[in-house]
Amino acid sequence: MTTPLAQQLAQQTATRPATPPAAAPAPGTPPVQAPPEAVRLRLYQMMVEMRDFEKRAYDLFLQGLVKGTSHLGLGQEAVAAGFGAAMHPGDYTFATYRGHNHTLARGVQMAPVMAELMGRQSGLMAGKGGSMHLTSVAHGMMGSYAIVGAHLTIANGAAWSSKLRGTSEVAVCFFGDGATNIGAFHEALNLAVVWQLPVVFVCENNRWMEYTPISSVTAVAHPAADRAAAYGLEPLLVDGNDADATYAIASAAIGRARAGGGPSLVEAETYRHGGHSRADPGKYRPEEEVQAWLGRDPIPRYRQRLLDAGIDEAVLVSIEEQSRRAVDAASSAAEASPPPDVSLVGANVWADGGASWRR
Ligand SMILES: Cc1ncc(C[n+]2csc(CCOP(=O)(O)OP(=O)(O)O)c2C)c(N)n1
Repeated sequence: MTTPLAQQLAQQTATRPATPPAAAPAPGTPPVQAPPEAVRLRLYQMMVEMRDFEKRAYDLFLQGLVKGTSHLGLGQEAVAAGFGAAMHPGDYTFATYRGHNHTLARGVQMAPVMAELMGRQSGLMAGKGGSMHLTSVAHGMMGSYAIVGAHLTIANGAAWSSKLRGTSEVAVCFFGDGATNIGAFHEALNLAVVWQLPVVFVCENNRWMEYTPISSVTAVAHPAADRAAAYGLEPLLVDGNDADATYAIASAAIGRARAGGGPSLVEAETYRHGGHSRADPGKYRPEEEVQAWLGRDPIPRYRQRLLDAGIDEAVLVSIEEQSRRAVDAASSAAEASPPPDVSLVGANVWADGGASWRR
């Protein structure tokens, strides 16, 4: 008797061996050179702040203070930090619902982001958007998108606008491995190459799309890098838990786009430490796989590298203390803010800030 497909997939998932953390650079991947010390300290600071911020967000959720759902990027900080540090102020970020780190990476302050998660009036979207809709056009944070794959085509639009205006902004679009099996991924890649758009597509391959391993539903081992050739692009595979490596590949790809060299597709191999969303304990993942990736946590790994490079530990401790203080201050400010006033219910529906219907 034929085993139903769903059952086969469930068996595959259950018996799936622990995937060893891999990230051998593919041909065409630039060699990693240590960035200047100031950049390295900035990368460390960004990652520590992201980690502290999201751990606090999770604590506040447990206390019932963070409303709605949220998706944490704990473990994936080196991708957001590496790309954020390589971007210029006018560049555009497009993120998914797992967008806290990418928002902070563009220089958005912690307090309005925390207040947004808590549904408070001082939040980034006046408390009306929540975790999944973080946006700050002033910072080039062009939105967090909940429809898997949809924002790749929107990132093309921003890049096209930059090209038409003859300006130098580059769009950087982050998405999960699951998006590579969505039609919009292929449509966006194709058009970006045809029109030679200044856009960098970054697949954060954390191996799981909700509760399904990407390997069980994908024809190739590297869901983004192995498909790059279909669009005439070189395969760019990077260790997404190594901030020096993500910074190097981000600088190369963004620099090329800015110089008129067209789009790139980067696959960053990484892992989310927790479940898909806040209420998911993530127990469907093989324990050995989780442990192997926890052993490659990007933050302690980078800390040790900085110490090995001769950076004084006191400098790192100071960064860590400042981060904890910043998170405390952001949480207190958010808790002190009221919920949005009812008068704001119709505000900012249209681009002019209004809400009245027009034909
Ligand atoms: C078009 C679409 N289909 C399904 C969903 C439901 N959904 C939300 S998140 C998710 C998993 C996506 O996984 P991945 O792209 O790997 O990103 P990750 O959550 O791992 O960051 C799914 C299927 C959705 N939001 N949009």
